[in-house]
Amino acid sequence: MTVSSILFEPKDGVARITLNRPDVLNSFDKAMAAELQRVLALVAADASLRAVYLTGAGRAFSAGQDLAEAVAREGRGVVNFAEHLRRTYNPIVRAIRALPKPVVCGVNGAAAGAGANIALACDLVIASAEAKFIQAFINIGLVPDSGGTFFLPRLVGTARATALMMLGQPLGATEAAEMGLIYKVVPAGTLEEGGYMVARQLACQPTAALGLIKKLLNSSGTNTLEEQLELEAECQAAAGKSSDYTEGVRAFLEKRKPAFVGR
Ligand code: T3D
Repeated sequence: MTVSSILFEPKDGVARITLNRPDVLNSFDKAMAAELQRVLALVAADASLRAVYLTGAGRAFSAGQDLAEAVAREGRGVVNFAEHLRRTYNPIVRAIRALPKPVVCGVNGAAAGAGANIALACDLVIASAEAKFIQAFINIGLVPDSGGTFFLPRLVGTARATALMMLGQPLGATEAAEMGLIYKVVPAGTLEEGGYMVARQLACQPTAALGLIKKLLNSSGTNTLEEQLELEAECQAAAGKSSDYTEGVRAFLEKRKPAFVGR
């Protein structure tokens, strides 16, 4: 029987994606990276899927690059790191950021290297209390990739980002939440209620507006105030044309719960 390294379970408007190589802490080999790219493309193309829940099987979220595969690559004389990143992690990070739907990351255990930074690329990061985040790259003589040098300073400031990247030490989930690296921590064993249920909730919200919020946030770190005000005007014009806006206002005036359809 072939067990896929990515489990893809669409249900109730949520695409549950599970990194599934638990024996090696869901570290990424080439096949798993390609499979994750494929399922993210499936989610993008399916309007019935209105939120993503990304998590890991077993006791870790992901230990980043599969180092055994990396060594095997070197053995074959294939050591083009740049090309490897361009083909594996970069398209994953781009797909998560460009997806016009919310991506909730349920960090169930260790998130190291590219695994940590793929988590940080998600919209809401919710971690189990036993999770830890490790910018492990420096421990093996590499630099952070998968968007880490972009997201980390924006999330926690340059001083803390520098320490995390240069020292390569594990950061516990509680401390990660306290410093604003992630959205929140939930008690060990409750990620299903605290993480997956947030994705369920988002799948019932106005999807077009959520996608536009994401577009605005993607630009806010680099735009000027003038550019951002103009982008807000454009995005509000688009949100105002959605049937979910019509429904939201009608439901408010009729004093009932809105039934958003995601358009
Ligand atoms: O092209 C390129 O190569 C560049 C791309 C770079 C992107 C990157 O992500 S670089 C960073 C790579 N990741 C790491 O350096 C992290 C390595 N792992 C760890 O530091 C630790 O495993 C953890 C801190 C994540 C967890 O520690 P612990 O003590 O809970 O577990 P463990 O005993 O170390 O690991 C359990 C098993 O998973 C073990 O296998 P075994 O002994 O049971 O057969 C271990 O070898 C395996 N494993 C863990 N991480 C990886 C891995 N196998 C392959 N690759 C891994 N990254």
